Amino acid sequence: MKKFKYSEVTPENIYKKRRSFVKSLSFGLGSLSISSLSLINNAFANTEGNKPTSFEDITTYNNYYEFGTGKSDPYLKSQNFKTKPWTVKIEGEIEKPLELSIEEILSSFPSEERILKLRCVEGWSMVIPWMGFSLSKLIEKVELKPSAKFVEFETVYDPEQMIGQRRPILNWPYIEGLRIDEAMHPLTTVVTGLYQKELPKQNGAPLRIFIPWKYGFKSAKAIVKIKFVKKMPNTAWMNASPREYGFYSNVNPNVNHPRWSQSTERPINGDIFAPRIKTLMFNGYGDEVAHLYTGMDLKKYF
Ligand SMILES: Nc1nc2c(c(=O)[nH]1)N[C@H]1C(S)=C(S)[C@@H](COP(=O)(O)O)O[C@H]1N2
Ligand SMILES: [Mo]
Repeated sequence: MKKFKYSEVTPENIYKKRRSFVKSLSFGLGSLSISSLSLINNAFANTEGNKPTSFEDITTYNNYYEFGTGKSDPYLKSQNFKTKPWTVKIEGEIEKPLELSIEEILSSFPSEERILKLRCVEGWSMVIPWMGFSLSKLIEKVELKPSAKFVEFETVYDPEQMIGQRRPILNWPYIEGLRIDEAMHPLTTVVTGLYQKELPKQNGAPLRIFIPWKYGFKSAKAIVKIKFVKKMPNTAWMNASPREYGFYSNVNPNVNHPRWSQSTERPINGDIFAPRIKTLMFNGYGDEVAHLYTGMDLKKYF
């Protein structure tokens, strides 16, 4: 098997040596508390293989149905998508409803590098050096009312620009959601970039959410609204097929998709002959997140 070298997977030799790579990681974590610092480091250690997927694979093999259902459609068809100006509405069960421009978000909440694994419900995975910050930082600013039990993320609706939205592939706009304690977990990341660059359009520019212990579809792209609500949101995928896609969608090798097994996954690493690896409970982040589900039957709440 081919030996991995950081210099091979980086677009511009950002990581010349593993040492400087590790340094930039700990530098990026400077704004976190001690407890969340060890949390992110543990999460990183848990990622199987923990080798970042190449910039090329991360940006050319995507799911983003607003631009088509093929894996290369997002890369091919999103390049003219306008991400400026961009505002995000934050509303619902909060004391301080807000509308923030992307510039205000970027300057108020410093991004740091977080190397986290994405496990798609279809059975492939990537390790992605995201740039971003904990959603909890933003939630602290808007002051939740006790009635806020869930949060809903809404992707922009713009069929002029998003050709996939001209057909009813999903019930547009794309909606996803989390329980409040999941949203407050420090691993729930507002993503602003990857590989220390601006977020590419195909990966959800200018802003997307990323929840590393859940199947990839929970991580909605191109978000224009974050709404705090009393009841569990009805998400785009639950609408499309409630039998196949539950609200929680925690990565779980013991609960199969009705049409295929979830026990293994194919790391996207440029080697089509690479063996599949075992899928880990909560995508390997169980130490950090299992407590959120104590006492819950995860077969029932899939
Ligand atoms: N708005 C929107 N967000 C989306 C999707 C989508 O189709 N539309 N696809 C999801 C799925 S299925 C996955 S696996 C991830 C893929 O993220 P990536 O392309 O950055 O790897 O985005 C998720 N977010
Ligand atoms: Mo996915």
